[in-house]
Amino acid sequence: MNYYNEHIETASADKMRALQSERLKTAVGRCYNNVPLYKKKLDEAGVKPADIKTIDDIIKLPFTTKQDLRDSYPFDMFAVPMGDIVRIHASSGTTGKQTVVGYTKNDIDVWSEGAARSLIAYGAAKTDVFHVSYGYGLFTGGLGLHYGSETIGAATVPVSAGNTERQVEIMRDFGSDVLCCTPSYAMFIGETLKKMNIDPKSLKLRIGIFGAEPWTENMRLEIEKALAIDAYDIYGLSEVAGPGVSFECKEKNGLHVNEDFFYPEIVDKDTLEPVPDGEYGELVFTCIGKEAMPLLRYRTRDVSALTREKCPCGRTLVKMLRPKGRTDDMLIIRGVNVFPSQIEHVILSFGMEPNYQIVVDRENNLDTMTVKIEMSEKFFSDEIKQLEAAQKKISEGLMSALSVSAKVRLVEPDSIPRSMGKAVRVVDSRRI
Ligand code: DLL
Repeated sequence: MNYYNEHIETASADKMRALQSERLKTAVGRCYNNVPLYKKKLDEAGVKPADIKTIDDIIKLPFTTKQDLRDSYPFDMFAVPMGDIVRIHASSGTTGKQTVVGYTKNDIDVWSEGAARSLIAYGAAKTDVFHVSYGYGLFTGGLGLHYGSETIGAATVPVSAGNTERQVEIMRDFGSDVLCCTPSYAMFIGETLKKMNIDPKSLKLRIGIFGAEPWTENMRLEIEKALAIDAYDIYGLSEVAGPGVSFECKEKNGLHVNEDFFYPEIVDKDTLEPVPDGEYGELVFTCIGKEAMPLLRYRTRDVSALTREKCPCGRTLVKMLRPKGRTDDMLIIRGVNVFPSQIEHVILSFGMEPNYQIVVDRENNLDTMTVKIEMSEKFFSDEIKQLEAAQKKISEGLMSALSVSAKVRLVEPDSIPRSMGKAVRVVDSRRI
């Protein structure tokens, strides 16, 4: 089977636009009539639901921000009565109050279908055993992949994160075919296999489904080697739907957006004006297929670009390029914009393993950046002189790729904390 929902995934542009237009009208009406914040925002913008006739009218709508969600804590954004809500998730809220998201039964079905389309695109099947190591709980990773996997009829193992050696034993004993977790946890599982002296090829594992944080093409190659699998990217965010908002196909060249449910736009983060296809900007989503919390033009803060080039997989769903990072994760080092993912790209291109930490500080009013990278065994036996030469080479590599100077420090193996969920790559002491 190539598609989960061929009819939608290969729909003509006209058909997709007609569906999106209908759904947008419904979503705007639902927001205006049931959510006081939206009534106020639309009234202030001078827009009535009747002004929205086609999907092109979306640009008339005001944006929604994370702050709007925080101000509505916990349930003021819900557009349906509590009796219709069947699930509540919340985002971690590391930088402020949590944001809460409600789902109706139909919303769960929409989300599950988004995830199911993704799994089929990766080549998974109902005969597979799915090992879900994303965290379960208020985080959407675990339950999102869980429902997607059950929707395609696969045997789902809800392991959640933690106790990595036991995870490996379960994968081996259950003959798991598919692994779902963050890319950083996948790397850690790879390291654990090595420590346990298990040849990844001796496992049945075939496919990896990794997301929830930015990761690079080099990281993909590392993971594919460490686990002897085919690794795919999956994107999502709790406010819109968990994993399955967009997914890669066999081309591994951009993520198809489930645009019949989640309509994407790219805007300039400062002017908020739409930017042309192919150009990077801030990703914005309108939930046109949801009932409980149909957000209008939600600013994700993720940096991506859209492309409508024909995809050899046959899907006509618009593609978003792999997110580079978030506007709020972008480091500004002496005026130069740098995403941690760009640093990762450089480090891995020097054959280093993806265990690194970026430490930013300020000395005498000047930003400093130190990239700590774990040495692999091969470096460990080297002389100081050779280590210094390697540090210098990587530092020069960073300078030429990013135009910013960074000190590189090779540190002992296993000295940088591993993550079972989203990795913390940056320690920015300037903010303290
Ligand atoms: O991370 C949902 C998810 C779970 C996606 C499992 C994929 C797999 P949140 O915790 O709300 O939801 O975090 C959402 O994580 O705005 C991005 O900044 C980042 N993110 C998610 N997927 C990717 C990805 C889940 N594939 C935030 N690449 C988003 C890059 C990603 N960043």
